Formats: sequence, structure tokens, C-alpha cells
Amino acid sequence: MPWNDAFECMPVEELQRFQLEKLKETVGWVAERIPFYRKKFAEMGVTAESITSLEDAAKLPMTQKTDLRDNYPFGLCAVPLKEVVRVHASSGTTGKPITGPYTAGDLDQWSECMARNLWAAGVRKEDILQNAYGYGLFTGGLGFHQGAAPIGCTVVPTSSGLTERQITIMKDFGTTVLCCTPSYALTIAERARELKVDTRSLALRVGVFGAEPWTTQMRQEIEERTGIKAQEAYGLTELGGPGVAFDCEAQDGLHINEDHFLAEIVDPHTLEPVPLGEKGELLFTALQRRAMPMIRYRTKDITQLRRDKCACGRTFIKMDKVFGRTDDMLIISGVNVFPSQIEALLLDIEEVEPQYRLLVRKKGYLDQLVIQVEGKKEIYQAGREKRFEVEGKISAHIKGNMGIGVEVELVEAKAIARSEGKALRVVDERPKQLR
Ligand code: DLL
Repeated sequence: MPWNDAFECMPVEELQRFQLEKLKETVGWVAERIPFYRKKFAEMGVTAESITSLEDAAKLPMTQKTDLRDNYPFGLCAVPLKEVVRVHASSGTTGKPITGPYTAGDLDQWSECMARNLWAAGVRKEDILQNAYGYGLFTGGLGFHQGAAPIGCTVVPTSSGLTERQITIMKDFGTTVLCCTPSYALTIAERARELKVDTRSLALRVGVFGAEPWTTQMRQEIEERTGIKAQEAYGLTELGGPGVAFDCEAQDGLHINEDHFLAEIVDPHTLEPVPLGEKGELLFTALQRRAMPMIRYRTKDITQLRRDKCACGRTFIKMDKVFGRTDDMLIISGVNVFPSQIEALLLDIEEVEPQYRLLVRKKGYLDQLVIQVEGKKEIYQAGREKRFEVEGKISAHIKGNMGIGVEVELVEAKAIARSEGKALRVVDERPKQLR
């Protein structure tokens, strides 16, 4: 049962007509108000009138993180600051954050998009929702907070961190829904076990996790460890935060809020559109945002789109779980490697915990991948020989599946820093000039 079936279950043709109308409106809106886009449109000879089909979106220029950085803080804002009622931000790669301004109307849309996400995860008025996404400039905290408001459930805004207190509150308040990153969900589950709190005996029944890549195997691991259903949220600051896409009870891909976001997949090298169903880089155009609508924003996230019939009745196109980011791709012995592939293979190994780190080092001229993974307590304590055997088993499993040689270091429990937000999975130890 959707939150807003008029849109979420709209026949595809009608939905696409709506998207086209909003696309033209947005192109006109930014052309009139943002010099950056006006100049680009003029250079490429496009106007709102020249867009006559959704395929024509391919004629429009793309926007990327560097454009936001070059126009920091509000150069890409289409409205005067007096119309802006809130600004969120995410850390950029150069020290200056990426800004996300909202008009009052943008905030209303965001609440609705997030309400759809939570509703699809099964959140209802009777629920007690513990929101352990960070509150502040990060869009996770307030995004989920606002999405819960239209549903009317009880929000407990714990923010991230103070893990023991999260568990106490979960127990004492009878939390039924936990919202946080998947890696923080694991951290909470682990701490609960240490405190002898069985999360299965609590009222907790569903989690809405996102903000970082996680594999289907990791979802299963979390569901098994906690006894809850792990649902997903996807989004990014540049498009207003979470609420861009979400999964339903079918847990079979993420429905994109298509009345608000036009999704495309392009080949990350040629930047040409790829046929539906092929993997590539995901682009989004915001169709209704007014403070800072993005045109064909390059997310760097790799996935594929599917428009198959979903058991839930929603007609919104689906994106598969994010496979990785173009900027996280490692090239080991000439093979493209995504951390998610390693994660999935590590989770096949029963002797290890789902806590790992990938170190990229230089060995001579070659890149070398070192996988540090925590051994289960009894395995680690069984001595060097056992550790050696498990390390060999893991490297053979990876070699057999991916064809690359890696070094595996089984480390002891808790050797890998626990995440309270987005986990740091890859540490690049190569000298800067050799990356
Ligand atoms: O992470 C917004 C968010 C908050 C999403 C809470 C979901 C829940 P940023 O900090 O700007 O925004 O990071 C955006 O995080 O381009 C993806 O690479 C990654 N990401 C977000 N959600 C998912 C997900 C928020 N479900 C970047 N799966 C995006 C994989 C995700 N990656």
C-alpha cells in the first residue's frame, strides 16, 4: 500500500508526460535564474522549448561535484537567500562542503518523499522510530525526522553515536523502527550482544538503512543478527538528501521517486546513455526542486535501472542496489575491483565477522590489495596456524571468484574501528603521486 498512490502507482505513460512537463519547467527555471546553466545551455544550443521528449534530456549538459565546488556556496542557487529556509551540506573532497539549500516548498516535497520511503518500509502512526542518523548539516537526521512527521509516528531523535544509550532507549522506549547507516546498525547489534541484550526480544521490527553502499549479503547478515527487517533508503545531498529512492516490502530494488527525479544511466567513460537494464553511472535531474535544482547530476554511483512490474503495485522505475562508486573502483592486477564485491565474498566465510577494511598499497609498480578482516573470537584465539588457514581460505575464495590475488590479514576482534555513520572501508596507502 503506497503513501501517495496517485503518483506512486501512476500509469507509466502518464508519469512520463508529467516528468516531461516538469523537466521543461525546470530547464526554463534554471536558465532564467542561474548564469552557470544559462551559459551552458547557450553553448549547447538547448532551450526549454527544444526538449520535446524525455530522451531529449540527453541534449542537456551534465552537472558534477566540481561545478558545485566552483560555485560554492550559493552560485547554483536559483532563488535569493531570503527564499531559502534551510541549508544542509556534505563534506566535499577539498575541504569546502557541498551545499544543499531548500525553499519551504522543497522541504515539503522532501517530507513527502521521505514519508513514502518510511511508509514503504512499513512505518505507521503507532511506531516508535529511533532516528540514529546524524542530525546537523548531514541530510540523514532531519530528512528522516521530517519524513516521519506526516506519518505521525513517535520520533526519538537520538542522532548517531553513544551506542549504549541507543540500546537503553531502544529497550526502555519500546523502539520499533531503527534508522541509521547499515554499518552503524551492525555496531549497535554487536554492542547489544556484548551487553547481553537480545534484540529479538525487543519491540524492534524494522530498520531503514542507507547513506553508504552495502551488499545484499550484508542486509541478510543484519537481518539474521538483529531479527529485524532491513529496508533501504538512497539519496544524496545534491538532490536534497535521502528520499530519492527506497525499497518496498518486496526488497527487490529501489523505487525512484520519479515524479521528483528523472534518472538516467550513462557509460561513465563515454558519458553516452546506455540501454535500459545496463549498468553504468546514475544521473539525476531534480524535476520539482526550486532552490537548487540539479540538471543531469553525475552521482558517480554505479547501478542499473529496471522497469519491471513490482509486487507492491508501484510503477516507479527501480534502481538496483548501488554496486559501487566510480571513484571507489580499484584496479588490481588490471582487474576492476569494487569494495562491494569483496564484501559479498567475505560474508560467505563463516570464520569471520562482517568487519573489514581494504588497504591499497604499492608493491613495486603494482597495486596490491590487503584485506583486513576480523576473525571470530574463537578462530582468532585458536592460534597462528588456524588464522593462516582461514587467511588462505579467504584469498582462495577471492581468487576463485574474481581472479585477483590479495593478501588477507585476519585481525582480532575490535581491531577495526566501529562506524557510527558512514563506514570507512578503503584506505589508500599509495603515495599520492602514484595513485
Ligand atoms: O548519504 C543521504 C542519505 C542519508 C541517504 C540517509 C540515505 C540515508 P550524502 O552524504 O551526500 O547523502 O552521500 C551520498 O552516499 O551518492 C551514494 O554513494 C551513497 N549512498 C547513499 N545512500 C546509499 C544507499 C546521503 N542506499 C552518497 N546505497 C551517494 C549505497 C548510498 N550508497
